[in-house]
Amino acid sequence: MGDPRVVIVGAGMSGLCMAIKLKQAGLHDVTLYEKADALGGTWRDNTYPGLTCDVPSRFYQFSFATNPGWTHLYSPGPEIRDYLERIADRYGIREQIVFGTEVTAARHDDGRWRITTSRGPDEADFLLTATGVLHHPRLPDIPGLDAFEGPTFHSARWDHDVPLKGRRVAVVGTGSTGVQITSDLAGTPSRLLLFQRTAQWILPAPNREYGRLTRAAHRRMPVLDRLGYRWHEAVISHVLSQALIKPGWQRRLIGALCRRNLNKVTDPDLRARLTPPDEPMCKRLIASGGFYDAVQRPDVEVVTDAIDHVEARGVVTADGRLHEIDVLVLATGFDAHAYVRPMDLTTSDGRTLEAAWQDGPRAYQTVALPGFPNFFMLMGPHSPIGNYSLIAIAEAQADYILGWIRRWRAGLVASMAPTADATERFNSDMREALPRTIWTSGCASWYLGKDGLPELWPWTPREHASMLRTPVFDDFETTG
Ligand code: N01
Repeated sequence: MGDPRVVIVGAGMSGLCMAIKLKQAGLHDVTLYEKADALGGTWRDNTYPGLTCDVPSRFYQFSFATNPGWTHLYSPGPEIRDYLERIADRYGIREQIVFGTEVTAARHDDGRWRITTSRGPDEADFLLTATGVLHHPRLPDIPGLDAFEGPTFHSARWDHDVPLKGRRVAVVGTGSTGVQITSDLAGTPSRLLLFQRTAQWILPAPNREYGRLTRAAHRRMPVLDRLGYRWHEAVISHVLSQALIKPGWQRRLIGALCRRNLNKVTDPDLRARLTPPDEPMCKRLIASGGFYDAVQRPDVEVVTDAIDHVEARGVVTADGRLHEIDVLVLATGFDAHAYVRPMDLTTSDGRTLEAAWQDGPRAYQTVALPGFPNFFMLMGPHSPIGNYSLIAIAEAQADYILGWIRRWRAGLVASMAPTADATERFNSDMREALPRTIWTSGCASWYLGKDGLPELWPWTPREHASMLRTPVFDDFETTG
C-alpha cells in the first residue's frame, strides 16, 4: 500500500514521541504542526519561577533516550525543555515540524483527512493529535480583575519583564503550580501573599541534587540509567498508583506522610488553615520540599479569607480588608476538559467532535474515537495522568497507534475506527470503577468532568500499557 502520510498536531512531548516512533519504523512522510514558534508543549509554555517536574527525572524521560545528565531528582522545567529540544535534533524531528501553524479543522472525506491550517490546506491518511491536557489557562471569574493597576498574568504566561524583587506580590491558587511558585519566590518580593481557597495536602519531596560523580557514573554506565528508570517506575506503580485506586497500606502510608509533613507548621492557627478538608490525593497530590518552610517566613502571608473582588490597588477579601499589592499572579489552573479543541473535526457523514463530546470527552481505550477513521489521540480522555510519568503513557499510546499504521502500510486495512459498542463497553467499565478511586472521596478538582466523575484512568498505569499492547481487532470497524 506504500507509506501513509501522517499529520501530528502538536510538537510537545507526546507529539515528539509519536514522530520518533514513526521515524524508527521507517515512515518518513510525517508532518508535525505546531502553533507556537518552539517545541516543548507545557515545558515551553510554563516558565514560572520554581517550575519543576514532580515526577522523578529518571522516570520522566523517554525510555529509549535516557539522559545521564539530570541535575536533580526532580528536574527544573528548563532542563526538561532542553532535553526535548536535544531529542528533537538527535532523532531528526525538527525538520518535520512546521512551526507557527495552527490546525484549525479537519474533515475525513474519501478516505483521507483534509486538513485546514492557518497556512493553508494539507491532507493525510492518518491524523494524530498530541495537543496535551493542561493547555488552556483558566482565568478565575473574580470581579474587578481588570481594574487592578499593576501587572497581572497567569502562571503559564509568566511575564519575565515584571520585576518582583522588593515588591508586593500576590499568588492566587495553591495547586502544584502555586505551591512551586511560592516555595521558590519566597524571599524575593518584600511581601508575598498566597491566596488559598482550599488547602491541599503536600507530600514531602526534597529535591536531591545529583553531583558530578553521579552524573559521570551515569554517563559511563548506561545501565544505571535503565536501573534508575525501572526503580522509579516500580516505586510509583506499586505505591502511588495503587494508593489512588484502592484502599490499602499504600493509601495509609501516603496519607500519614502528608499529615506528618503538615506538622512542620509550628503555629497552630496557620496549621489549621493549611489543613485540607479532604483526603490526601483526592485532588492531585502535590509534592514539595519547601512549601511549609516558605509559608512560615515572616514576609509570606497565607490569606484564607475568600477573595471578594480586585480593585486598582489590590485584592479585597470577604472581611472587607484590602490587601495592597504590586503584582498579581494567577496560578488558577487550566481547562483540562478542552481536549483537542478548538480544532473542528468532522467525519464524512457530518459527525463533529464537538457533538461527540457534548457530555464530556470520551474515547476508546484513551486513544481512538468511534466514527472517526484513522484518527488517534495521544493523552486522550481518561489517560492515566494522575502522578505517573506522562512520557511512559505517551510511549505506550504511540506504540499502539504505530501498530495500526503498520497494518495500513502492510495493506491489511485501509480505514479503522473503534465501534460505538466497544467504546461504550470500555466507558461503562470505567464509570463502574471510577467511584472506587480516591478522586471521588469528596473534593472539587480539575479531574472531575461534567458528570462529577474523574476523567482519569481508574486502574493502574501498567494495566493501561498492557491493554494497549494487545489490540482487540474485533472492537474495530475496518475496510480494505
Ligand atoms: O492548577 P490547579 P495548577 N479564587 O487546578 C485555585 C500539573 N502540574 O496549575 O482548590 C481563588 O491544581 C484553586 O482553588 P480550589 C499538575 O497535574 C504539574 O496548580 O479549586 N482560588 C487551586 O488552588 C497539576 O495538578 C507540575 O479551591 C482559585 C488553584 O487555583 C496541574 O498541572 C507542576 C480560583 C488551581 O489549582 C494543575 O496545577 C505544576 C478563584 N476564583 C502543575 N480559581 C509538575 O510538576 C481557582 N483557584 C508535573
